[in-house]
Amino acid sequence: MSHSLLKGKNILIMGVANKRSIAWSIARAYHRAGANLVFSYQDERYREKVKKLVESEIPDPLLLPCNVSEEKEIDYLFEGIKESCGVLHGVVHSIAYAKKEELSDLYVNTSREGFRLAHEVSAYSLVAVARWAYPLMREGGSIVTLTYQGSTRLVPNYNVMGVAKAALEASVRYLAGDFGPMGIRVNAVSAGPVRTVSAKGVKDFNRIIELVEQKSPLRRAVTPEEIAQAALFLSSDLSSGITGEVLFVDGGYHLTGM
Ligand code: IMJ
Repeated sequence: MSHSLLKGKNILIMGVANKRSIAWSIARAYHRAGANLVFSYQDERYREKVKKLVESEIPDPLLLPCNVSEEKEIDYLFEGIKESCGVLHGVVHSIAYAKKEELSDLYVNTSREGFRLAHEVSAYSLVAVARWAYPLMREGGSIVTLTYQGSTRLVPNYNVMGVAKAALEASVRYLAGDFGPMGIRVNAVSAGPVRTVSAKGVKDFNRIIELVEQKSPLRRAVTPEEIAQAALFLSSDLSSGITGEVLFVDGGYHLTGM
């Protein structure tokens, strides 16, 4: 399959850490669709690894550091994008973090600092990035973020991440309200469970995948490529009438009752 759905579009991909990252599957799909990609990575620890990975498939990529906890780093990132691309058409935000100790046992034991950190990195970062991105989206644009059903349902151990994803999804709607008049759309993909570093060490992850294989309408877990194709749709003009939406890519699992 070959197409040019993103031809002529400059798109920032945030959240590639390694070859399993959902952001990396999204980047590959967008590259095949003709997009011109810019990558941001968390910090120097990731620089060489991400550079090597990206260069293995994408010639001469623009890679810029951005720790989303620092407003200045977001500022520098978009300065770099402005310099090299001028206009921006899309952002993919695939970033989340909570302290490991907050992702087990009781939600009620979430610390003040753990709550703050999870919300800052996983939810506020979308708002901050959007604020720097929209002035560059002079030809209209599309912002896509990644979420999970733990935002509206009780998923064991997801805890403060579920509350942060609820804030992220609400931010998608409010940003869609802000930017709609400017021709900028904001949507989320709610992905079913996939084996990434973010899912590593999650207690009973095998059990969660098995549940999806037994109960979801499609009777299987989704692949990172399927998540990427949905993101591609939301970043392309095929979805020109869609904003403020949470699109489930979970084989229909979220529909199940008991
Ligand atoms: C994460 C925790 C608990 C249950 C979980 C997950 N399930 C799934 C995830 C069922 C699918 C993965 N997910 C959707 C996430 O959003 C993960 C976020 C995350 C993961 C880690 C692990 C390592 C760490 N901090 C983290 N912060 C956020 O130290």
